[in-house]
Amino acid sequence: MRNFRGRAIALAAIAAAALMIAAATSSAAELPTEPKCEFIAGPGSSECMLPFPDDYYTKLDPTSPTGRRIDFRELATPTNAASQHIEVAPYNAGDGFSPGSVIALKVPGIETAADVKAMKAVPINHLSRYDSANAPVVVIDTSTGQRWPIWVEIDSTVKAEKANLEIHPAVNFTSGDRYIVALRNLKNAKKEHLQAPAGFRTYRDNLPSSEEKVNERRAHFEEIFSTLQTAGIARSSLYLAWDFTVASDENNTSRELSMRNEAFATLGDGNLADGVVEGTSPTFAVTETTNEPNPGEIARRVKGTFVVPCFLFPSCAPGGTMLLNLEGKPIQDGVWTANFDCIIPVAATTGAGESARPSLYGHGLFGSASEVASGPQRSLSQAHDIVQCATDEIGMSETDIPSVVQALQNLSSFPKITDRLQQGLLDELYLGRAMISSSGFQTNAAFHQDGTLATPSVLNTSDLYYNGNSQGGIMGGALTAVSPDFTRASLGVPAMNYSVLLPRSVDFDTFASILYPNYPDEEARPLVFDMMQLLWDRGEPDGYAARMTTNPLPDTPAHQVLLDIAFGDHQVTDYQADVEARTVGASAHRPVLYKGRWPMTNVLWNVPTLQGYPFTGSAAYTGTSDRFAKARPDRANSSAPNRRRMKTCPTAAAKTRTERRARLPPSSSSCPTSSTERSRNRTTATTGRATPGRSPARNAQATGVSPGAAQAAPGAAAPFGSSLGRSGKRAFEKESAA
Ligand SMILES: [Ca+2]
Repeated sequence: MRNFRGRAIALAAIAAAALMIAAATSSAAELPTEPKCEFIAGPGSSECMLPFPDDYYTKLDPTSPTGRRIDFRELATPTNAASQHIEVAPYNAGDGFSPGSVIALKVPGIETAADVKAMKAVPINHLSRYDSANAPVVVIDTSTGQRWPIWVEIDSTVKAEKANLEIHPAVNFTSGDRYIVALRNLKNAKKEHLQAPAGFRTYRDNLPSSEEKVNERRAHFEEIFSTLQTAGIARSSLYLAWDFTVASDENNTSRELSMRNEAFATLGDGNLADGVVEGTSPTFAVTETTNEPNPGEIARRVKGTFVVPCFLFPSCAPGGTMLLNLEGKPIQDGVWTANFDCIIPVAATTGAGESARPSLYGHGLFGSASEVASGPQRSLSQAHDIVQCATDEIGMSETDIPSVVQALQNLSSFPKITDRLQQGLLDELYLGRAMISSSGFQTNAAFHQDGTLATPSVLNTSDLYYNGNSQGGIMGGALTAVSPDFTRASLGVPAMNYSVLLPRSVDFDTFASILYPNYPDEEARPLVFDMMQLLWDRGEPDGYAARMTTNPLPDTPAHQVLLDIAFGDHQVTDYQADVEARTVGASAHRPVLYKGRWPMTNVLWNVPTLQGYPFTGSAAYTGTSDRFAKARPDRANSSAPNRRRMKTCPTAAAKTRTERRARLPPSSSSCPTSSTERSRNRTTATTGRATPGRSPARNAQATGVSPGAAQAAPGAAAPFGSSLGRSGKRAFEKESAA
């Protein structure tokens, strides 16, 4: 509670300003301008930092790649239940807003889905309408003058009077570009034409003001009106218009790249784009070897540790955060001992040596490395002779749960999550290097065919691969973008932009039960998520997506990803998988779905159709297309059960009837069980069921196996740890009770 007195005075000033606004004057003279409260949408919004994002919360900075610098004021940020604001220093290092920003604002009179429909704004299921001549909500990229693909919805997770209007990018905004948001000719479900807010009319209608801080923005708004005019948007039609600048790729990726480059230079590899493994392996130790844990499938499970340069203080244990040098790069703080857990399939221990393809495995939500030994991974490894190794995805592993609980109570702690996620990516890169280095795992007896050095190593070290599911499919996208050692990744149940995934996921209940009571202003919710995303972008794929595939980051090879999307997923929403597919430049297998499977929705809109097989670029694939089943005689009988598994969720009543009839205990399937949960997926177009698992065949595609060569895998449909596991839930309950 530093500087309490100053804060109290400033708060009183804001309150006084708010009161003057509430006095219903249309004069601009009394608009509150400090501490960087946006006033164009006032009165009518209780949150200081709405609309968001907005360049009003930035300042000029000729030294930054975008020419701007985030300039949040602590007193402007939302408060938690203990009236604590969010510390702004971590944000103010940024040079712009998230490429996945959800544009959020309060529009009095637009409060329900019916209002949004009456507006005729572009809906989530018909994205092509973003370009319609009379679109009431338009986002223009000022570098091209063109409209950006978006969809518009209402925040349906809160009371109507608190609901923000949300404008989502259908493909990530371009880094470094400036965008203008314009709302015009707004009409709600009551057929009321909405009047522009007083603050904005000051600029639109050139109303006089005696306030310097109001007047100094006039030239800026004139430029916005002029750009909009060129784009065919009349000034007089405007309800509101403003602009924001998207952060540079450097802003989001340079910390990770700096850590990576420094860490690999320590090993003796100074060129990470050349595909040549130089220098030595990370130091590692095998601590536990189990022979034949799954007879006939897994010959050996090998656990151990490896040493990674640490970039967190006071250590890389949970709760550590970065210290930056004058160039804004993380400073090394000794080393950290990370864990690994590997499975060696029987297939690798018979026949010729050095046959198994090494693949990193990325585990599910707040899980751990041990998920590598789950059923689906075992059958994948055995069917395709793949050695899979995982390390805890620290930052979002089981060990981070206490930090997460702390951050949900006070978001000033959020860097403990996002900084550690970046260390976690480095851990995974180092593990991958140990898997393929000539002085790495292949020198250890545990990775030889019979467990002694008398027999050959099982590892074919010519290539490394990545395979992850759910959180591992999400985080794997960021990892892929910075990976020097694998260039092909299978991302199972992928998507990006955690801040959008969270409120759409049935898994978020546990987290929301802490976050929401601690940040009780429902109007601030989209803002809180948007702010979190600014930090998250450095540790999850949203900040890396544009550089994940054919346009690689500096000193990094190009990559290919297979986005293996689970149709109708209530944990990882398909809509954000589609955003990722568009942003990384994937092509899609078509038809995307069985005919009639999801009417009235253009799934994977604007993703180019895959032209023939075999296809070697990046691809998106949704789990209910029957093309592969038809193309594969070996799976001719498997399409029927697959269809059954994918069928629409039963109603609650029907489910209870079925369960009673079959004398089953009440189910805990991934189908939504209440109207609340149903409403979470904000479209009415589907209540499709989460895919319980993926076939090894589909996972195998990114590791270079043609679908036809893959074996069907009966019984491989176990969950992939997509949801928060039982132990994770227990840990959360324990932490939040403490
Ligand atoms: Ca190299």
